[in-house]
Amino acid sequence: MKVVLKLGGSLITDKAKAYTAREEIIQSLARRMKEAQDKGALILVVHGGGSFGHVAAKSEIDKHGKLHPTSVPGISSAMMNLNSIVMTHLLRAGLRAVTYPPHSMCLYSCRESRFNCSLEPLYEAADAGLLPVTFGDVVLGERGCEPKIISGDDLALMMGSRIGADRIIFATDVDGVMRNPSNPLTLIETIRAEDIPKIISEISFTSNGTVDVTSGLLGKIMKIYSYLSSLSQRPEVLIINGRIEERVLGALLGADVRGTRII
Ligand code: IP8
Repeated sequence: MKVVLKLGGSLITDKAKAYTAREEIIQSLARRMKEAQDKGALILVVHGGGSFGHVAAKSEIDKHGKLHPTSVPGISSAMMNLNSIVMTHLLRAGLRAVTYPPHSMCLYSCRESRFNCSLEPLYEAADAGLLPVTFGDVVLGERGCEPKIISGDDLALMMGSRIGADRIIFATDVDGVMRNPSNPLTLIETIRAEDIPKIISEISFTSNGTVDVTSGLLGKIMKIYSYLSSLSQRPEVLIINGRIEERVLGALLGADVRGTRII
């Protein structure tokens, strides 16, 4: 089973408290990843920015009205700090994790409206039995373009389609996409990618007042839609609750777990 696992920033950090990681959650996720890897799963990991990257990016945008090349050091170092906490727990769990910061592998092209990333080292690392890790980050623009935030979701989708992943798993702090976000009984278990625009128009996505410069669950679903619609061979996308360890383990091993499946 080949999987890309995106650990959402709202899962691994406390979005209500700037620069605060949820280390006990990261630790339990790391143990489950190790268990899944021992059972044969090939995993590539991406994590989000949570109260590290999003807070740092918002403060830059508030200061300059937009991202400026001088914004890159502060935002990227906030992300490196979170990444270093994640890496510590992955390594402690016995995973052979190796990290690849996007600000050193990607540039944003404003002419093509796309990120150009050299992700080959991650794929080689996965083939070599290592656990490649990357994360949402800020990247410079190429040839005079402004810097841009690359979401971990972008990277997870990019990597998942490139390696022909069986699954791209988004581990979040909710059970999946719900028609009424405060009622778990309204979980939508399966969504066909073609139906995403219709579903988005029917759902009231609530913002809980926390900072998210890449627009949370709504942004995630829109991104999944535009990405999957451009592919002929689509990996299955799963949005699950990463606080429930058995679901994470099951999802990594290909089991059917509670969550939203996008096909
Ligand atoms: O949380 C955003 O990544 P995401 C990264 O995956 C930054 O959207 C730097 C805000």
